[in-house]
Amino acid sequence: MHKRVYLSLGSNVGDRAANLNTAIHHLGRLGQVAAVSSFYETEPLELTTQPWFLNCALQLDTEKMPRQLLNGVLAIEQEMGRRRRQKKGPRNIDIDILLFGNSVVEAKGLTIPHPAMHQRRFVLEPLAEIAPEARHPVLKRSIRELRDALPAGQGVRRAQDVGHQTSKVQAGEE
Ligand code: PH2
Ligand code: MG
Ligand code: MG
Repeated sequence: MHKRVYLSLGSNVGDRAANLNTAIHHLGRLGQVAAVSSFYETEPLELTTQPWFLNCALQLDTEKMPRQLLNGVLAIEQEMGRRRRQKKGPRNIDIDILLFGNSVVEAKGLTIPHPAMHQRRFVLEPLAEIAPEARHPVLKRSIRELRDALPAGQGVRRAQDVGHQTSKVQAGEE
């Protein structure tokens, strides 16, 4: 039985949209990419002295177990040339596991749900676009409820001129 998994993708170095699209393409190796949100221009959080990010959220239907999925995600980051120079610093690609079905995982290097997801507009705004009714299994709130409970601030706006190829095709722009 496959699991429904939600991922967050981010990039703030190089051709950010191309980086997201390359990662989305590679994620097809790990399961079926069932939905991709719009791309969003987002203000950097935590380490605020870095360029704005392009972020999106994605639904992956996968047969993998959480640890296998993490290894697959880290391999894609590595293949794309990611270097871990500075914690929370600039990166060409970051792929984070947000939700893994209703599972709760607390293991070395792997915490699901993602421990900061409910505080981050750059995660919840894209995720609410594709999965407003998905539930956080620990906080017992829907993604829409979590998004609506965020304090104001945290600049996040939908990018107009970039996006995943399939969403462009669906929008009739190709
Ligand atoms: N990722 C971080 C830290 N801060 N800010 C934005 N806007 N987008 C991110 O993806 C992001 C961040 C650590 O992974
Ligand atoms: Mg991250
Ligand atoms: Mg990460």
